[in-house]
Amino acid sequence: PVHPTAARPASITVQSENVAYSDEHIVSKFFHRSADVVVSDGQYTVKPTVKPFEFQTTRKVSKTGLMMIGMGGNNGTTLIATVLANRNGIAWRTKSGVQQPNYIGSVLRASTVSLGTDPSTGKEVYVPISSVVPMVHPNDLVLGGWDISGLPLDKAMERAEVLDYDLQRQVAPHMALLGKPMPSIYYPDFIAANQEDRADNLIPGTDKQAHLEHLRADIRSFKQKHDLERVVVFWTANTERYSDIITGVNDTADNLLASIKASHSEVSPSTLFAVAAILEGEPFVNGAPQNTFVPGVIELAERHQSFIGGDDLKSGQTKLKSVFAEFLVNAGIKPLSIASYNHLGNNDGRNLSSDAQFKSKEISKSSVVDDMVNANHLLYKPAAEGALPVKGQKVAKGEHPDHIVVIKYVPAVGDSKRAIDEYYSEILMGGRSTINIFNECEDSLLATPLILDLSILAEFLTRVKYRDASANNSFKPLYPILSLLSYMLKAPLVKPGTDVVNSLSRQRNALEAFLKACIGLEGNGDLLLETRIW
Ligand code: NAI
Ligand code: DG6
Repeated sequence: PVHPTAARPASITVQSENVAYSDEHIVSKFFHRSADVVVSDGQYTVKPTVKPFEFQTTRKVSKTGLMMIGMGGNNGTTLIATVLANRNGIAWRTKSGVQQPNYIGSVLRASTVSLGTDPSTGKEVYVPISSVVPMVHPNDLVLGGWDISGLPLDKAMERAEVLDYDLQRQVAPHMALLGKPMPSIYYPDFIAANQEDRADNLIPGTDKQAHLEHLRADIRSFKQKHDLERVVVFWTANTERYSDIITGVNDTADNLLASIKASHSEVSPSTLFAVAAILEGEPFVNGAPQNTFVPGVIELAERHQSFIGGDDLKSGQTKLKSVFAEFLVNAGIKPLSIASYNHLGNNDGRNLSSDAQFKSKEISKSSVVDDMVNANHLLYKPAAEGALPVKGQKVAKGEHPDHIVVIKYVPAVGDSKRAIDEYYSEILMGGRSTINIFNECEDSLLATPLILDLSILAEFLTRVKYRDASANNSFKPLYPILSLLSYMLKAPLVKPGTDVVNSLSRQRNALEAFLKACIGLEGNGDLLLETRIW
């Protein structure tokens, strides 16, 4: 039997004057309700606003390829094995019985949203998120990509030591058919020195312009070979160190392109991949924490209207933190410190045992409580007017909890990461509360469904266009930075000048509201007014 998370979705039709279906499109009307707030002399004046929009969604999903950079790593091989096991219906024996393949952990495939209420029973009706609008099924993704390690994928899966032996044994022949990853670019300065012995599958030379052209040709030929309409290019390779942002080098699109031509040392492999994807007009997602998206990349994505999303998969400890810190602050409790430790023994942990790469991860793991703290001026004093950010921060911070992040490499535990978090908070009348959380699980089994969700959403968002209905403009694509992907990302990249939302529930609500808007439904039904009135 097919696991429910791998089933093909039922179709949903909305009967409303707010939505029209043609063979090609779903066109929906959406009223964006907000409010303008003016604060003056301690008085708040609020004016509700309504702005009409229309969304146009192409109904036919694109035949989509997922090209992973780092496909021979733990995430890459776990993802490939998962898709192949689901696609081929491979069940396997564990010490507790027979296990079916599934997509548990995918918010699109394994979580549900309420569409409304069944009038005959008064009960809410839930559907998988993936069936709200037409989306690619993960089984249908065409998989490929690059790795600096040339180990064939069946052997690379073995090296990762993530999946059960009986699954590996059965899926290995299918993995072997994919051969080995395409050669990649390796600039040793960007990842830990301890990765050098893996780097045996390289595009020759040091000319970055030639490398860029090579990567673009790889994307084009993969697309052609598999007759694809869309390719999502996904960085799930080692965490790199931060690139220095240098005026004249990577601060604008033109400077960045010129720096690539000049093979400037500060252009990282991940930035080069992002540029290749942008120039090919294909979405690029960064699953690691480094600043791949230097200002020049963002400008280039805007110029080419090519989609980008990042940074860093939010799989376990940080996901929980984005829920737990919000719970505390929204409960009116004041976290004074959050101390987070974790240790792991996979190759990611090995790479992160080097200072510069750890620093990238520390930054992405640390920003996750900022907006919740900033939203509560009753508990935390805001930054003084005109205060400047301290070094390493994007904006001036007011009072905030002490927040530390420690990662240690312990080879023995392999992919099974162990994380400990202590939340130390102020409660009523000077009291204190300490809450400790310990969690343990295979890191790559949490990360894999996120990569699938991000890729599937990125493809979907390329099929949505919008227009301001009041101006009757023509439809245009969404803004290139896909902040709707935030739910799966530790340090969400957002449109410059707009606020990052880290709260997991707000991120999910935004996604749900957007998907529903595409079929003419109002987002948040939590008011459930009918249950509150006579
Ligand atoms: P891994 O170390 O097992 O795999 C990374 C792969 O990237 C390796 O096979 C390596 O050879 C390859 N690689 C390095 N530089 C490359 C380049 N320039 N081009 C092509 N391939 C290159 O790591 P894992 O566990 O798969 O994680 C991948 C990334 O995802 C890491 O950056 C990690 O920090 C990030 N991440 C992982 C999460 C998880 O839960 N597993 C969650 C959040 C982020
Ligand atoms: C150690 O923290 C390794 C990292 O790559 C993490 O496992 C990964 O970023 C997931 O982090 P988190 O905080 O979401 O569990």
